[in-house]
Amino acid sequence: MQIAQETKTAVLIPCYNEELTIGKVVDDFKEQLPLAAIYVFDNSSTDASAAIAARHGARVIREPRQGKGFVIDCMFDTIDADLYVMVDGDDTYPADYVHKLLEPLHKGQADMVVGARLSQHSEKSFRSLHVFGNNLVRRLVNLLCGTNLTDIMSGYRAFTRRVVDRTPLVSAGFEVETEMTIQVLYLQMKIVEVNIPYSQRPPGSVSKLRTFSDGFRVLWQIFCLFRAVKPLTFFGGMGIIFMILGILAGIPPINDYLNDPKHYVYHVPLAILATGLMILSAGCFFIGILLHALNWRFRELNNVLTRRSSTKKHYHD
Ligand SMILES: Nc1nc2c(ncn2[C@@H]2O[C@H](COP(=O)(O)OP(=O)(O)OP(=O)(O)O)[C@@H](O)[C@H]2O)c(=O)[nH]1
Ligand SMILES: [Mg+2]
Repeated sequence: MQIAQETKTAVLIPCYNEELTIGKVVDDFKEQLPLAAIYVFDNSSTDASAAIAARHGARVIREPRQGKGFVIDCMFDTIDADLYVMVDGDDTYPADYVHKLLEPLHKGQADMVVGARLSQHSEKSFRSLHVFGNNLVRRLVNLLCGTNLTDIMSGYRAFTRRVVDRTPLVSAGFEVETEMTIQVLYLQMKIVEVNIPYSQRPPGSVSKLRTFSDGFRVLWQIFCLFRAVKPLTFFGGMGIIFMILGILAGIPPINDYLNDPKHYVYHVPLAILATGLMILSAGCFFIGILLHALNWRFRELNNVLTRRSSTKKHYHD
């Protein structure tokens, strides 16, 4: 399937105190995509970001809930287009690569194209802990989703209306990119990566990312999504751990039973512990199977409910 040529493209820019760069980002994308509508989503910036963005021709939308996740939720709720480009307002992503990002969407080869940074970034662009965090998140998501993606948290993406229509997002902050990636993969939509160079913020421009608290929120998000999208693996894994502990705790009492002529069990506390652990293990398996069945049913419902969504009429065979 290919997307029709007369597509409506929207450029979405989350922005919080980016007065040094927002004007240039708007100009660059206007130059690359003259027909696209450019929206800057401002979150009560205390500097002149909103005024500068408006002066450069962007439509400024204000979101009172503070956080990049809320802003993206607001974008998905309010902007109607066929193709969406999302890019940070800090001028770290190259606007001229936008065509490379849109190409797989135009050709119908992907639902989401991610500008993957890690292969070409300049040394100063990342603090070393961020590299560690990015690698950890990448490994976890690839393990969880069976993919081989290289950049999960890139702020430069292009995607179709289908992604906007179908992807639920509940993150408040920077964990939203991870959530978006996992949800898109869970809904069996296709992600393609395009390598992009990544530059550093200009002097005086301040990152909004807090290494530890935001890093923790991303990991927590992965944990919650793992539990939600792979309940059988999650609870089954816990069940296996409890079962192994139960068997280990049960060995001395069983030994007592087998070796004592009167079959007397001397390790009574261990016998009770082993029983408890085995019941716990069975409970975990039961919860896993139940949630897996529920997930399956929700997926079927989701599929049917979105079948006649607005998405379809924007494609032709
Ligand atoms: N509207 C809005 N935008 C935000 C908020 N927090 C961050 N942003 C924007 O989201 C984009 C990414 O934020 P950055 O601070 O650059 O985070 P990052 O790119 O992960 O981190 P760096 O690598 O340090 O740049 C920027 O355009 C910010 O202005 C927020 O609370 N509200
Ligand atoms: Mg940035």
